[in-house]
Amino acid sequence: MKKLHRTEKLAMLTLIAIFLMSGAAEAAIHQIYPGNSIQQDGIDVAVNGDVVIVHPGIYYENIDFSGKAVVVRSLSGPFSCIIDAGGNGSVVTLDSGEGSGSVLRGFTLSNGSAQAGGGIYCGDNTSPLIYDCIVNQNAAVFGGGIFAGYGASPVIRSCNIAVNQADNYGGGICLEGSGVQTNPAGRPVITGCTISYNQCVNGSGGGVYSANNAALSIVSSEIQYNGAGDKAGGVYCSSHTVTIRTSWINDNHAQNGGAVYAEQTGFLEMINCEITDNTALGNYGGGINCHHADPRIVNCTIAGNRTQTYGGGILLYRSSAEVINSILWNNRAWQNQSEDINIHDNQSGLIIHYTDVEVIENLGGVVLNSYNNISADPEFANPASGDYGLTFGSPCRNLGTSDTGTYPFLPVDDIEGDARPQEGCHDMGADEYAVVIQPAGSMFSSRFRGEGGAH
Ligand SMILES: [Ca+2]
Ligand SMILES: [Ca+2]
Repeated sequence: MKKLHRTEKLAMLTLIAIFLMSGAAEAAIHQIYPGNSIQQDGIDVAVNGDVVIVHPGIYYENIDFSGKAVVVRSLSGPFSCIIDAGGNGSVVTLDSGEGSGSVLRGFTLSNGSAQAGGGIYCGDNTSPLIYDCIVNQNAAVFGGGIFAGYGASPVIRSCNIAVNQADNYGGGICLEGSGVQTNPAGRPVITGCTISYNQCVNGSGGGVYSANNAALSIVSSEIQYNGAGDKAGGVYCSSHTVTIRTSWINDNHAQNGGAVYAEQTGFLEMINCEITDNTALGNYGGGINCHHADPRIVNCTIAGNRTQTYGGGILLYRSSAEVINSILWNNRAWQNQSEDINIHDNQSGLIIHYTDVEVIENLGGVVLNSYNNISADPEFANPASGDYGLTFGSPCRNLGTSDTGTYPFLPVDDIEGDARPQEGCHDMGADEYAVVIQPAGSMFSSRFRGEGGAH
C-alpha cells in the first residue's frame, strides 16, 4: 500500500473529523429520566434530526413538538413509559406544520382533556408518525383520543386507542377536513391499530369520525366495542375518500349505523372486512347506513348486525352500493326479522354479484343488478364467539369470482393474510379458506387472525 504523504494524512484526518462532527450534530441523543421534563430537557433543547429517548417512568406534563423534526421515543415501550396530562390540555400537541420527521413512539398517553384531541392534537397541515402508542382515558369535545385538522395526514400505526371519550365527534379519533385539502395525495392512515371502548356521548363516530371532505385509509385494524349517541358506533364518514381494508368492525353500537354511517361520501371502499354483531339502537342500519353515499363492498362478511326498523346489514337511502364476493347473513331488522339489505327509496340501487345473501328488501330501488348469488347458510366456524371464518363445508368456498378483468379491485389476500385465491377461486366473504398440505399429508384450515386476535 502506498505510504501517504503528511498533507494527505492531514486531509484525510480532517475529513474524518468533519464526518464525525457532522454525524453527531445531525443525530444528538437526549436521554430523559424520571424527574426530568420531556419538554424542557428534551424537545426544547433538541434540533431537527435529534432523538429524545425517554426512560421508564410516569411523566406528568404536556409536550409540544414545536415544529421540530425530532423522534421522541420511550426506551422500552408504552407499558412502562406514561405521559399523564393531569386533566389539563392535550397530552401531545403537534401544531406547527410538523412533517413525517416528527415521530412519537412507544408511550402511553393518558388523562388529557381538551377542546380537540385529548390525547394527541395534530393541527392543520401536519403529518407526523404516531407509532406503538397506547392512547387511553382522554377526553375532548372533538376527538377524545386523537384530533387531526384541515389538510393533516398523520400516520397512526400499531396503536391502541381505547376508553377515550368525546362530547361531539370522534370518541377515539376525529378527522376534520384532513388529508386531500392541501395535498391531493394526502390522507390520514390508521394501520395495525385497535380502536375500542371509546364513546362519543352526544354526536357521531364512536371509534372514528371523518368529515368535511377528509380522506382516510384504515388498514389491518380492529374497531370494536365503541359507542355513539347519534351516528356510527365504529366509523362515521362524510368525506372525500375513505378506504377500509382487512379490518374488523364488530360489537359497536349507535342510534343509526351500528358499525358505519356514510353520508355524502365521495368514495367509500371496503375490502376484506368483517362487519359483525353491531347494533343500531335507533332505527336504521345495524351494520352500514348509507345516506347519499355509494359504497363498493368487496369480499366482506356482514353478519349478526341488528336494528329496530330498516336495514339490518346495510341500509341504502339515496345510495347505490356495489357488493361483490361478500356474505350477508343473519342480520336482523324490524321485529327481529331477517333483512340483510334494505333498498329504501327509488333513488337507490344495488349491484350484487357472487354474494351469499339471505334477504334483500327492495322498497323501490331503480337498479337491482343481481348475478351469480346464492342464499345458503355460510356455515361460519363459530359466530357465537365472534369467529366468522369459513369451515371446510361452507357453500361460500370457491363460489366467488376471481375475474380481475371485470373486477380489477379483487384482493390478493384475505382478512388473515392468506393468499387469494385458494383452490383456484376466490371465496365469498372476508375469510379465504386455506387448505395447507402438511408433510404428514393431513389437511387443516390455517385460520389465524392478524395481531392479538382469537381466530
Ligand atoms: Ca377459494
Ligand atoms: Ca383464511
